[in-house]
Amino acid sequence: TVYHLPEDFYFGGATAAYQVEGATKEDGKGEVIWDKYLHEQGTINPDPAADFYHRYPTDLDLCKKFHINAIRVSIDWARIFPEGTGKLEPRGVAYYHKLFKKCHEDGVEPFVTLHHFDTPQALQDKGGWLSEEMLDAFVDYAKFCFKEFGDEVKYWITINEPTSMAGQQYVSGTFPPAYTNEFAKCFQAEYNQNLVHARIVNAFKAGGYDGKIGVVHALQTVYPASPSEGDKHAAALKDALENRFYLDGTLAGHYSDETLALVQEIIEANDQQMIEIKPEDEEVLTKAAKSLDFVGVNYYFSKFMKEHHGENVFHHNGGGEKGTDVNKMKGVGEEVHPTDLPATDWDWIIYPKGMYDQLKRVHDNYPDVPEIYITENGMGYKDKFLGPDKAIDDAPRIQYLKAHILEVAKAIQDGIPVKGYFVWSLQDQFSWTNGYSKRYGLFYVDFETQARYPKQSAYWYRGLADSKQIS
Ligand code: BGP
Repeated sequence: TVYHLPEDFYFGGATAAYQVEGATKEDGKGEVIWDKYLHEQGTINPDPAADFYHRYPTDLDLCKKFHINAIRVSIDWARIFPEGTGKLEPRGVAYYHKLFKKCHEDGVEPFVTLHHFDTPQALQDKGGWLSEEMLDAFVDYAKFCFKEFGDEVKYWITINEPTSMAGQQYVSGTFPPAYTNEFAKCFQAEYNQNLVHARIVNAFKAGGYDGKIGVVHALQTVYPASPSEGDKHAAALKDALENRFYLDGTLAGHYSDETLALVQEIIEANDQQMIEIKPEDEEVLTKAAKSLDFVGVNYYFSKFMKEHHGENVFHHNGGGEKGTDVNKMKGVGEEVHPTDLPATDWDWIIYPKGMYDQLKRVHDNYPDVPEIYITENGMGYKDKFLGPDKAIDDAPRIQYLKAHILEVAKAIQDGIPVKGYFVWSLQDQFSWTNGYSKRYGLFYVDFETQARYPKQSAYWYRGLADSKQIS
């Protein structure tokens, strides 16, 4: 069967400020949580990343040449307010004006995220997502951006993947400030993120801006590893932790009793105290959910859960040593790898059907959300440079993208309102916990010279954008 993607579909490429810009100390930019953390670890340097701060015109020209008509970028909060709040840095503001101008000159629609993992250090010092000061400052910064860039930006995203952030900051410890097994704090951070997202959506709507606003969630589709009751329950717990708490908070504006019971079970199994759900907060959530314009779905892999009654055991496969990833979560379950499913070198299980199932679930359970975008999907791969005149052969990536976009096309045919798709990533970039060897780009970046080379996948993607047909 040949599936058709809509005429007005966005074929995008995704980036995030800290992963591409480099220039972490330039033009008055303030410190973000990654600067100190990475410096102390001493293994990966976020500078110059893909040097997007200086080379954005090159990358946008590539978008144009390859018929990529949308780009996800994020604003680095600390470029604008180096301390998170207070003093404004005009050079940072000027940079984003230049960037958006170039996007429009090239016919590339910018989808702009306000927070993509890069909390200003000054606000982390005050408690990060757990502090009222940070939440208030985030609302102020968002309002500033709407006012300042409102004529140039039509698609706003409040927060990128709150779930990965809270989980990695408080449970697995793979994101700064790297706490482990703090489940109650993790859910408190998630609760606060949902709430501040809603406050920002409400402020945007009250401001009467011309444009759309949404949130981006990392949605791993979770399945039980076997039909046993224990495994099914482990899958429900994992889904509550990684997906449902956020979906309820941002898309329904109300936490269902079932979701809260699962959350409470996880927190109490870890001998911690359940968080407080305040009725007055739910009013704010509901108002925002009702006027939300879209949800962004980042889908990379699915998870298969087995019941687990022991302690927490984590091993993060950040180096691409296949088969080394371990994730056994106390009070939740164990992630297992079904032997018949392929995985990337970083142990991310490749399961395209999970894309369809997740889209269907979002649409069925939260039917009021008017639009869905796939804001990230892609494959980490150890691409090999073949010389300046040869397109890099990334056949496995093409296969991955094709299989996933096919599921998106099926979803659209079934009436699910997916309006665009963004490949993670546009060009090779800095990966938070994996450095530079985990490449995702349509364009290969030689990090020594910063030269760009199109991969085979870039040509394939251009063909798809032109034909809008997939089979
Ligand atoms: C998402 C993030 C991106 C990006 C991507 C790939 O979670 O929004 O910023 O990094 O995943 O992840 P990784 O770099 O860990 O492979």
